[in-house]
Amino acid sequence: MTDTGNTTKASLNKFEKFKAEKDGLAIKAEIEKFAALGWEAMDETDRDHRLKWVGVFFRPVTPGKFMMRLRMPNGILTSDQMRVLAEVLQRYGDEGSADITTRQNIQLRGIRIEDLPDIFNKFHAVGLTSVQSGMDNVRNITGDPVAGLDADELFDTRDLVQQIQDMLTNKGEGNPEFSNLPRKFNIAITGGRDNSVHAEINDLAFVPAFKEATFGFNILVGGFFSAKRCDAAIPLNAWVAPEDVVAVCRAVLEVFRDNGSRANRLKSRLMWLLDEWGIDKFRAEVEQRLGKSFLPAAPKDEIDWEKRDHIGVYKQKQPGLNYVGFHVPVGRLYAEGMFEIARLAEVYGSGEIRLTVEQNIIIPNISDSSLGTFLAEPLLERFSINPGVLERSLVSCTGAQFCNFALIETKNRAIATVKALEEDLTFTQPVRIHWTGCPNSCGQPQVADIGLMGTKARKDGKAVEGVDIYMGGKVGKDAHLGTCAIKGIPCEDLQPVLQDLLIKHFGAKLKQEALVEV
Ligand code: SRM
Ligand code: SF4
Repeated sequence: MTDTGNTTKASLNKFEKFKAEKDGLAIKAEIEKFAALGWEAMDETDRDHRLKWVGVFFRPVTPGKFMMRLRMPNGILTSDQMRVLAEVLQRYGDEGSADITTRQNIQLRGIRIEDLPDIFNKFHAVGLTSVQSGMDNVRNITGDPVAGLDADELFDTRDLVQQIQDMLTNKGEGNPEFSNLPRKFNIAITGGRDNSVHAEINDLAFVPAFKEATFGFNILVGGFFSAKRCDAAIPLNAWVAPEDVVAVCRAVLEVFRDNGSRANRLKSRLMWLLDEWGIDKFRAEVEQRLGKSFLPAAPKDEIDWEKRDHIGVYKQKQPGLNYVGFHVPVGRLYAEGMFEIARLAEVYGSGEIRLTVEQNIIIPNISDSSLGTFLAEPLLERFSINPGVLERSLVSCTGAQFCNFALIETKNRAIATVKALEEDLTFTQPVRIHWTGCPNSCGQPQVADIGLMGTKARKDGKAVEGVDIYMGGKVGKDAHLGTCAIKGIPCEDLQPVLQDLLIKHFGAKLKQEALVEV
């Protein structure tokens, strides 16, 4: 591997310089030392940047209380793993919380550096890893949340996602081959018909497609969001059989690692390399690493359904079993709720718990006979299987409570806004609202019917918290990105603007009017 890709040493950005001095993974061996030193005495580059290679994020908003980002391949965890995460949080009392992320993953908050050795031991004992989950690494790999349960699926993505993660992370121990990419990298695989993973917004995505009668995947590349630019993934014009997917991931990452720009960090994602080379040269380079040529893409893929949200009760392909999806408002969890989720998964299911990119939870393998008792559990009053129309598909990034990039508070505001809208309106169709605190777009406003992106707005001559409004995002079949439709609405004036949009574009009605019509 060349350590600088196509960039000269002199033009390396500051992140490349500190990575060249010491690889992020090197800090794995220093965790005990950091724990003894305490966060205030640590080297700042280790604390603020390199710790992210083991999934530990310094939070300038809550100094001394770190965030930990796990890896949850295909969004699946066991009740034992959930219980360990809850135990970690429990020691922090009110200061500990967790979030289900927009990549089917979990982040913990409130973590103290002195507890890290113990936390890593606990993770190890139950097969959890947080390695390479931040900075210039491959993020959590997403797959169908109902893989292996859905009678209509074309391919069960679970094993492939796990194999890719094992390859990238050396089975969770850390893999220096892929710990120094030019920038972050997202991978998604879908084997269902509804594009449950937002394939189009990943740097590398595999979507189901038959070549003659043989099952495989068409490959998409270069999808990404950033503050500077957002693009949907484009076809690589390549088809791959399932058994070659891991090798293709490796080959694509090697090409990106060795050739992606390491000069301007704002232009380092894969799409910029595709721009520079063109898709044909990129494909040829990947083929060379792979040691064979791709077959051209199948003429059509099998994504022909609208996207499902999996909230509610659904029959599994296994006779007599059901999966139940419940809504976790903006993905926020606390220790006590997590213990309860683990208990329910064990008592009523097989101990398995699944996460969705909409920040919700699915418990599978609940028998027909125990379904009634399960649905009467008090937790389902808080995490509903039948939430309000807007609440149901509400997604929000972290926002100002914990993220120092945020221009606005998001999660609490998101909940309060939909509550007020649901009080005033009746709905005839679902409307997906996504909040994101800044242009980095972690809350994916471009995939929403209505996306709200934090910005600074002006009101009465003063700078106030505001949003730019995105419209037109389409998910599932024929997915495409929404674009900015209205700029700079002060958050305090947002309610009537949203009400208006819901009435004009999504068939909502004021409750008063609906009453008159009846
Ligand atoms: Fe993100 C940086 C949170 C999904 C694009 N993202 C961050 C940081 C790490 C910034 C920071 O250090 O504070 C945020 C941590 C805040 C915190 O304390 O939680 C953060 N991103 C998140 C999460 C937690 C949002 C959520 O509430 O769900 C998601 C974690 C996913 C995971 O499990 O790994 C998350 N981030 C995304 C997505 C959505 C996706 O992957 O589908 C995107 C857009 C897609 C993409 O990356 O192409 C996204 N995050 C970014 C970017 C812009 C990347 C770029 O190329 O410029 C940044 C900034 C950066 O990397 O420099 C960023
Ligand atoms: Fe933080 Fe911005 Fe990402 Fe929200 S979108 S989590 S505010 S970086």
